[in-house]
Amino acid sequence: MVVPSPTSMIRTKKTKAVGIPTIDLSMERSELSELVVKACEEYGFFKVVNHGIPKEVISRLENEGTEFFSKNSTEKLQAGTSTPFGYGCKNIGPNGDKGDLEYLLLHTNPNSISERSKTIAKDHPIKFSCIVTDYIEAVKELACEILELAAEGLWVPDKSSLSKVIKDVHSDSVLRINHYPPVKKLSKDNLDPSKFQNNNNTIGFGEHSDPQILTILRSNNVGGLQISTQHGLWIPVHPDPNEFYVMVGDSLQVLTNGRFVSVRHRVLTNTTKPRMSMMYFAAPPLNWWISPLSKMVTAHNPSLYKPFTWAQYKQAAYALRLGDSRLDQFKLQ
Ligand code: GA4
Repeated sequence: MVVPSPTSMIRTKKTKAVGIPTIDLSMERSELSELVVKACEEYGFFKVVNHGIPKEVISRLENEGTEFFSKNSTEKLQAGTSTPFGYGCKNIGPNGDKGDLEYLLLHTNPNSISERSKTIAKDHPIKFSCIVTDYIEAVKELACEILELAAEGLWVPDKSSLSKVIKDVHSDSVLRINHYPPVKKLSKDNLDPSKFQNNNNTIGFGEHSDPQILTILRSNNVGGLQISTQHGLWIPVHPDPNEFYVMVGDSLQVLTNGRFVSVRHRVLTNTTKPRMSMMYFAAPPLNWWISPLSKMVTAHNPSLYKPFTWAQYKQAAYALRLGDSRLDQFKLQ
């Protein structure tokens, strides 16, 4: 059963209750796979509980994030700029997108992590790289489990068809830690009213969908994330530091021939408390072709997308603005 959590229940104008699905991974497998498919079709977004990831794996990475972001900006900039990996502040991507946040962007390749650790955590690089690696291993396993459940629920003959894409040693997956310092309501330093949404909050990270296959997100206890329904209604996501949220990315939308939807989401800043979130973006190797699984294509349901490699899709994503609908260029009809 998809259980809408009471805290995430909101009502639309027509007073229809909208709830973000919560999926309990300790449930029976056949039931679980149906729930995963339903949530990916309806929202492209759900919460997982009983995920089995030890609390310490999460808290150690959170502590490293807190320690890093509390440094002064000269020290943080020594981590290297975020083009493409390192520390970034306010700038998102190469085309002028801005947000009220700072972040660390890391490639999940072990060599890349150990190199970056030397500049991010100069006084304890080995400890930092072990903490990051443990977290990545844990969330990658969770992502694979969800992709296997999805494949089962879609009756794809090889249940590893989706998970093997991200398990490959050359996977181009990325880890991101975002830190959103609180932004006060209009003050003399913050005089631009156009920056504010809902009267109170500035945009921490603008509306977009993730280009990858699946995103596994965890945040501290501070809210701000909102997801858009397929009808364009924004739903606030209740923060839950002990659980994970799962997002369908554009590539999984293509692999399922549009049956799953990549979720558009954004983050608004808090006026008093800092938000910290960590996202694992599960991606294929650069040279992998992405096209609908054969099970998802029939005479009545022809392929909706031209095949493309992950490198081609990334290139398209980086050539556009954050909020652009980049899948449009690859649509067949
Ligand atoms: C969105 C998902 C990930 O955070 C990210 C982002 C990337 C970046 O911040 O460099 C992008 C954005 C994300 C999509 C479009 C392009 C690329 C910024 C941007 C304007 C790391 C990713 O892979 O795509």
